[in-house]
Amino acid sequence: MPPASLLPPGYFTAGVLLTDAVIAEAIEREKARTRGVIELIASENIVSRAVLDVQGSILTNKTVEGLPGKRYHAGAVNVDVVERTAIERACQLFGCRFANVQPHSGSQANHAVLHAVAEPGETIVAMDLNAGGHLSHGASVNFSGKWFEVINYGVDASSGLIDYDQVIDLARKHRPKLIIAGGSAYPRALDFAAFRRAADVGGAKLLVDMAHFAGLVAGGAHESPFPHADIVTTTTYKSLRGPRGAIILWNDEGSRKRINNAVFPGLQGTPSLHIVAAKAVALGEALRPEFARYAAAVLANARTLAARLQRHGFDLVGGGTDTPLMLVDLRAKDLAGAPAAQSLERAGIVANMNPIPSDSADLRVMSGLRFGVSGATTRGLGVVDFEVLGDLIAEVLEGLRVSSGDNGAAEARVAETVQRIAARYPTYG
Ligand code: DSN
Repeated sequence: MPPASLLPPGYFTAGVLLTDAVIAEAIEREKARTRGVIELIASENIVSRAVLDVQGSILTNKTVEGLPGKRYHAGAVNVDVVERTAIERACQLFGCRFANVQPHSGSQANHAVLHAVAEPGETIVAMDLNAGGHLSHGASVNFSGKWFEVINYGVDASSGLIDYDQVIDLARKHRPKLIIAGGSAYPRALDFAAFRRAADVGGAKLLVDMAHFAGLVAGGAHESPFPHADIVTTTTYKSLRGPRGAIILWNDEGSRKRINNAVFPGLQGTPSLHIVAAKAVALGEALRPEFARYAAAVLANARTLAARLQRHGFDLVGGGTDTPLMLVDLRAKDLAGAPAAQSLERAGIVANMNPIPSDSADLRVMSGLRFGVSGATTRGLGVVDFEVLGDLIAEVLEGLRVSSGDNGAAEARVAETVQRIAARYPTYG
């Protein structure tokens, strides 16, 4: 008898459709789901076929540690080209001198910066999670909140805007090692110069986490955090329209070793080189002239949706948006985030519940809804579509308000219109 094969049939040749029915079916169902709905999750986008392909390339097989030209494993000649290209493109796109393209996620990029600039127990100043901050900016449940002394700034209760005098006062009083600007639900432009003043007053480094609006910065539709920031982090998969992962950007030669060493060996081992390659491809796309038009369209669509929701009487935290996202405070409509998001999903509009500043609602329910337009803009939806979407969101939420739970009729009506809109904007074919 021949020895049993070490590999399942088709190991080097067959795709998942032929080899794994459970996963293949989940992917096919996900394709079908996304075809028929409009995704307004602020942290999502739709990558190009090239970015998709590169993530499935043989680069996934390569293990290295260290930086291009200084690897601990042999055979790195080609992945060095890949990583150097990603670094060069990141620096060119954002107008800075140094980039580390290895972080597996935005949280790890932020953790690496903390590791590079502060010692455990030292003080950082960052936006409160409930005011729109991020878990990795010192939330009590996160490693960053457990290892560092975190002083939070929030937003003004009536305007929903950051109180920069408060940030400067906190910096003066607590003399933190790091001030973090940015978050995951703050919709307005940040005053980078004011953050710089706070950092200078407190003798701190300034980190800007531009994850949600990086694509607008890349496309010239939002001010750049440089030269005010010492260090900038961003995920690559939101408005920047690349793969899962993140990058760290900075200008100071003196920080180079500390930041690179904080990523590896400080926090991570081998980078995901197929993802680094996909970052390079996405950054290359963002350097093209089409991306500036995309960024302008994202901003126009976000402002259109925000204005339409306001016309329907919804309260927007911060009074509107300068970024791809907006945050709706549902309290005035006597609605809660979880049931609102569930009803919208049944109507084909996918968004997430979110805390609003000083939210007192249960964390499983929350009082807000966050919408983002980056993915739908990639799909091709324009301002007229977003006016209609604003009307449809209002129809679902109004239905939910008056029906006390059973909103089936409005959901079915809206789902039909959403499917018609979605059908006009196919993606991968
Ligand atoms: N930070 C999370 C969000 O904004 O949804 C994931 O990227």
